[in-house]
Amino acid sequence: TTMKQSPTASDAGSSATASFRAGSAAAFGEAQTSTERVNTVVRAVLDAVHAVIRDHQVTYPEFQAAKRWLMDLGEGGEWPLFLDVFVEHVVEEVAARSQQGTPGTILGPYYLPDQKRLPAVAALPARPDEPGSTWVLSGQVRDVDGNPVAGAELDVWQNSADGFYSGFAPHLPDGNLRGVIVTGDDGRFEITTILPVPYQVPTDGPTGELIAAAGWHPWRPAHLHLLVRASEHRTITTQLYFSGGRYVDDDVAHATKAELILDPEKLPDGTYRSEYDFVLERD
Ligand code: MBD
Ligand code: FE
Repeated sequence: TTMKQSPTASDAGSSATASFRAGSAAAFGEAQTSTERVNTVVRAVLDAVHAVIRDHQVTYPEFQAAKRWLMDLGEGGEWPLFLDVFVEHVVEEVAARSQQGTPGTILGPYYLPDQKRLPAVAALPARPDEPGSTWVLSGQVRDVDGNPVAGAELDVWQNSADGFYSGFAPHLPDGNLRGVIVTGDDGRFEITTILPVPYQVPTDGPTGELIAAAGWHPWRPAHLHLLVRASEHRTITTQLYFSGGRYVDDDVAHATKAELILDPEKLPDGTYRSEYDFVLERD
């Protein structure tokens, strides 16, 4: 008999580490860092860790457990997952202080570049029997002065109805529910896909082990990821969420924002529709 392939934490973790090293995140820039900056920031990180040890009287067994866990995190390939779930939202918060237009939020570990380019009105690549509720997202990309942006790219990715991302789970075809939609002359787009579902951080890896040990929950609310970019404009990295959905007010990654929550309309035929416009600032 054959067993259904069940994706594991190491499928996702190792793939996220490999994809980060291959440069899907380097595209977002890496710091040219001075000695002074390293001294300031790393000194502050170490000071904060030392303060926690003193304030909470951390013991030798706890220190060794932490060391073992950090080694597991690296060996399991889960540094991208862990950092994007627990740290990235604050980096984004700082970046957002100098950003106009549509609010951004975290990138997360599962972006893959070079997906299929699609026209302004298109369906995301999906399996013939792709499970889930049909969802059509339409809208317009504009600049901060209200002018439509033609030829803008919406680089989108989401999970499938079983909760996994293509490229990070062996049972999904490459490129499934990923694509780059290019706006028409009027800046408009219409993307047909399925409703994303809540995402569970893998429970069988070190990040999941930590979450369980701390008594937290491992869930993100359902979300569609987008990079919205156009020449001479600043790229927005963001996500869209769904009002009333589970975990919208309790995201393990603290990455929701009120302006990014949709309330899709359910049509008589059982499909869902949303309108959302994106506003880009100039470079
Ligand atoms: C995700 O799908 C995600 O969006 C983030 C930020 C972290 C882990 C998994
Ligand atoms: Fe995600």
